[in-house]
Amino acid sequence: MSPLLYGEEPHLKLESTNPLRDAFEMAVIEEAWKERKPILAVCRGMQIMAVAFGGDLYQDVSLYPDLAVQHVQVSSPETTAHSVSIEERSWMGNLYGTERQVNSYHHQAIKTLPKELKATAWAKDGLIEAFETTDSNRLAIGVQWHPELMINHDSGAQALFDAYVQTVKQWKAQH
Ligand SMILES: [Mn+2]
Repeated sequence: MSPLLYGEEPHLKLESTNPLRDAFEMAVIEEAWKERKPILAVCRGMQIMAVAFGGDLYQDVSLYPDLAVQHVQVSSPETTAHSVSIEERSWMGNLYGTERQVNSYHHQAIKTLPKELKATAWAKDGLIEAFETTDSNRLAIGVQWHPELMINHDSGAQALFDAYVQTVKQWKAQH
Protein backbone atom coordinates (compact mmCIF):
# COMPACT_ATOMS: atom_id res chain seq x y z
CA MET A 1 0.00 0.00 0.00
CA SER A 2 1.09 3.55 -0.57
CA PRO A 3 2.22 5.06 2.77
CA LEU A 4 0.63 8.35 1.70
CA LEU A 5 -2.66 6.73 2.74
CA TYR A 6 -1.56 6.80 6.38
CA GLY A 7 0.40 10.04 6.33
CA GLU A 8 3.95 8.82 5.67
CA GLU A 9 6.30 9.58 2.82
CA PRO A 10 7.60 6.58 0.86
CA HIS A 11 10.82 5.13 2.22
CA LEU A 12 13.65 4.26 -0.18
CA LYS A 13 12.92 0.57 0.28
CA LEU A 14 9.24 0.87 -0.54
CA GLU A 15 8.39 -1.35 -3.49
CA SER A 16 5.99 -0.53 -6.32
CA THR A 17 2.56 0.68 -5.20
CA ASN A 18 -0.71 1.12 -7.06
CA PRO A 19 -2.78 4.05 -5.75
CA LEU A 20 -5.79 3.17 -7.91
CA ARG A 21 -5.92 -0.36 -6.53
CA ASP A 22 -5.45 0.95 -2.99
CA ALA A 23 -8.34 3.40 -3.43
CA PHE A 24 -10.61 0.78 -4.98
CA GLU A 25 -9.96 -1.81 -2.27
CA MET A 26 -10.41 0.71 0.53
CA ALA A 27 -13.75 1.72 -1.01
CA VAL A 28 -14.81 -1.95 -1.18
CA ILE A 29 -13.94 -2.45 2.49
CA GLU A 30 -15.69 0.75 3.55
CA GLU A 31 -18.86 -0.18 1.66
CA ALA A 32 -18.86 -3.73 3.04
CA TRP A 33 -18.49 -2.28 6.53
CA LYS A 34 -21.30 0.20 5.94
CA GLU A 35 -23.59 -2.61 4.73
CA ARG A 36 -22.50 -4.84 7.63
CA LYS A 37 -21.30 -7.55 5.29
CA PRO A 38 -19.02 -10.21 6.82
CA ILE A 39 -15.39 -9.72 5.83
CA LEU A 40 -12.52 -12.19 5.61
CA ALA A 41 -9.42 -10.12 4.89
CA VAL A 42 -6.35 -12.04 3.67
CA CYS A 43 -2.79 -10.65 3.68
CA ARG A 44 -2.96 -7.37 1.72
CA GLY A 45 -6.68 -7.25 2.45
CA MET A 46 -5.88 -7.24 6.15
CA GLN A 47 -3.48 -4.33 5.68
CA ILE A 48 -6.01 -2.44 3.53
CA MET A 49 -8.64 -2.87 6.21
CA ALA A 50 -6.36 -1.60 8.98
CA VAL A 51 -5.45 1.50 6.98
CA ALA A 52 -9.04 2.11 5.84
CA PHE A 53 -10.03 2.69 9.47
CA GLY A 54 -7.05 4.84 10.41
CA GLY A 55 -4.31 2.34 11.26
CA ASP A 56 -0.84 2.32 9.75
CA LEU A 57 1.75 -0.10 8.40
CA TYR A 58 5.44 -0.89 8.43
CA GLN A 59 6.45 0.05 4.88
CA ASP A 60 9.01 -2.75 4.76
CA VAL A 61 9.68 -5.14 7.63
CA SER A 62 13.38 -5.37 6.69
CA LEU A 63 13.83 -1.78 7.88
CA TYR A 64 13.26 -2.86 11.49
CA PRO A 65 16.01 -4.98 13.07
CA ASP A 66 13.64 -6.13 15.82
CA LEU A 67 11.33 -7.71 13.22
CA ALA A 68 13.62 -10.68 12.87
CA VAL A 69 11.25 -13.41 11.68
CA GLN A 70 11.32 -14.24 7.96
CA HIS A 71 8.01 -12.82 6.70
CA VAL A 72 8.89 -13.06 3.02
CA GLN A 73 9.41 -16.78 2.89
CA VAL A 74 11.76 -18.27 0.33
CA SER A 75 10.30 -21.78 0.54
CA SER A 76 7.18 -22.94 -1.31
CA PRO A 77 3.95 -21.09 -0.42
CA GLU A 78 2.33 -24.43 0.42
CA THR A 79 4.67 -24.86 3.36
CA THR A 80 4.64 -23.17 6.73
CA ALA A 81 7.23 -20.48 7.35
CA HIS A 82 6.88 -19.26 10.92
CA SER A 83 4.80 -19.79 14.02
CA VAL A 84 2.18 -17.52 15.54
CA SER A 85 0.90 -17.16 19.08
CA ILE A 86 -2.87 -16.92 19.22
CA GLU A 87 -5.17 -15.25 21.75
CA GLU A 88 -7.07 -18.15 23.26
CA ARG A 89 -10.35 -16.28 23.68
CA SER A 90 -10.80 -15.25 20.08
CA TRP A 91 -12.24 -16.59 16.87
CA MET A 92 -8.79 -17.76 15.81
CA GLY A 93 -8.14 -19.26 19.24
CA ASN A 94 -11.37 -21.23 19.05
CA LEU A 95 -10.21 -22.63 15.73
CA TYR A 96 -6.53 -23.32 16.38
CA GLY A 97 -5.76 -22.99 20.07
CA THR A 98 -2.79 -20.88 21.11
CA GLU A 99 -0.10 -21.90 18.59
CA ARG A 100 -0.05 -22.40 14.84
CA GLN A 101 2.43 -22.48 11.99
CA VAL A 102 1.60 -20.37 8.95
CA ASN A 103 3.08 -19.35 5.63
CA SER A 104 4.23 -15.77 5.16
CA TYR A 105 4.37 -13.55 2.06
CA HIS A 106 4.33 -9.99 3.21
CA HIS A 107 7.04 -7.34 3.22
CA GLN A 108 4.64 -4.84 4.77
CA ALA A 109 2.77 -5.40 8.04
CA ILE A 110 0.36 -3.67 10.39
CA LYS A 111 2.04 -1.31 12.84
CA THR A 112 -1.06 0.19 14.49
CA LEU A 113 -4.59 -1.19 14.47
CA PRO A 114 -7.61 1.12 14.50
CA LYS A 115 -10.08 0.83 17.40
CA GLU A 116 -12.49 -1.20 15.23
CA LEU A 117 -10.02 -4.11 15.17
CA LYS A 118 -8.10 -6.13 17.76
CA ALA A 119 -5.12 -8.40 17.21
CA THR A 120 -5.69 -12.11 17.84
CA ALA A 121 -2.37 -13.61 16.63
CA TRP A 122 1.23 -12.47 16.59
CA ALA A 123 4.49 -13.71 15.09
CA LYS A 124 7.35 -14.22 17.56
CA ASP A 125 8.77 -10.82 16.63
CA GLY A 126 5.50 -9.22 17.70
CA LEU A 127 4.00 -8.55 14.28
CA ILE A 128 0.23 -8.76 14.08
CA GLU A 129 -0.74 -11.87 12.13
CA ALA A 130 -4.53 -11.94 12.67
CA PHE A 131 -7.32 -9.69 13.85
CA GLU A 132 -11.03 -9.62 14.43
CA THR A 133 -13.43 -6.74 14.88
CA THR A 134 -14.22 -5.24 18.27
CA ASP A 135 -17.70 -4.32 16.98
CA SER A 136 -20.24 -6.90 18.15
CA ASN A 137 -22.61 -5.81 15.39
CA ARG A 138 -20.15 -6.77 12.68
CA LEU A 139 -18.15 -9.80 11.58
CA ALA A 140 -14.61 -9.34 10.31
CA ILE A 141 -11.61 -11.65 10.45
CA GLY A 142 -8.16 -10.85 9.10
CA VAL A 143 -5.14 -13.07 8.52
CA GLN A 144 -1.69 -11.94 7.44
CA TRP A 145 -0.80 -15.36 6.04
CA HIS A 146 -2.26 -17.13 2.98
CA PRO A 147 -4.41 -20.12 4.03
CA GLU A 148 -5.72 -20.44 0.46
CA LEU A 149 -2.23 -21.44 -0.72
CA MET A 150 -1.98 -24.25 1.85
CA ILE A 151 -5.30 -26.05 1.51
CA ASN A 152 -3.93 -28.98 -0.54
CA HIS A 153 -1.45 -29.94 2.16
CA ASP A 154 -2.80 -28.55 5.41
CA SER A 155 -6.28 -29.53 6.57
CA GLY A 156 -6.17 -26.73 9.10
CA ALA A 157 -5.98 -24.19 6.30
CA GLN A 158 -9.21 -25.47 4.75
CA ALA A 159 -10.68 -25.59 8.25
CA LEU A 160 -10.25 -21.83 8.52
CA PHE A 161 -12.49 -21.25 5.50
CA ASP A 162 -14.99 -23.86 6.68
CA ALA A 163 -15.14 -22.27 10.13
CA TYR A 164 -15.55 -18.83 8.61
CA VAL A 165 -18.52 -19.99 6.49
CA GLN A 166 -20.10 -21.57 9.58
CA THR A 167 -19.56 -18.38 11.57
CA VAL A 168 -21.13 -16.30 8.80
CA LYS A 169 -24.17 -18.61 8.74
CA GLN A 170 -24.66 -18.32 12.50
CA TRP A 171 -24.02 -14.60 12.48
CA LYS A 172 -26.49 -14.02 9.62
CA ALA A 173 -29.16 -15.90 11.54
CA GLN A 174 -28.71 -13.46 14.45
CA HIS A 175 -28.38 -10.18 12.51
MN1 LIG B 1 4.27 -13.34 8.64
